Amino acid sequence: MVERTLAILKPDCVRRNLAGQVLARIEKAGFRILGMKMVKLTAETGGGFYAVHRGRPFFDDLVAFMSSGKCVPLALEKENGVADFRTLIGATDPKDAAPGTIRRDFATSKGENIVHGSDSPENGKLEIAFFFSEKELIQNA
Ligand code: IDP
Ligand code: MG
Repeated sequence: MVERTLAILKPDCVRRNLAGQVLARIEKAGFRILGMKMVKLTAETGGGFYAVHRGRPFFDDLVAFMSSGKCVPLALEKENGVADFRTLIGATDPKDAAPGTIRRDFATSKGENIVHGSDSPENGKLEIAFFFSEKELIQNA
């Protein structure tokens, strides 16, 4: 099934000038980019996006990191897109991520791990709607 998934190039990715390299891997893997923008999250918006993790020991650090610099949210679409994107990025902790994955190749820690990817088609839709209005998603170009 064709699925939509939200990616975010996290502040470490943008700050380290890796956005182009990571985007190239995403394009090469066959994802269509329906939407792309640059945003600076705040404690409020970053905490809202990761609300499911509120109360976890890493939550405050995660929100501080995600609001520490510019992010690039991407609305992506592909056959089997959610699982394929998770495969492309690798496990949360780069030490556990498979060779050749984005996190294994670029991430420095479990917290600063370069890129976000939705974990289900339902969350893909919800997370895309967090950053993009329907008219910002461009199908045919
Ligand atoms: P995911 O991004 O691979 O889906 P989640 O468990 O949903 O991983 O966690 C969201 C984000 O929170 C991670 O990408 C990472 O930035 C951060 N995070 C998760 N677990 C830890 C941890 O144990 N220590 C530090 N940061 C963590
Ligand atoms: Mg997750």
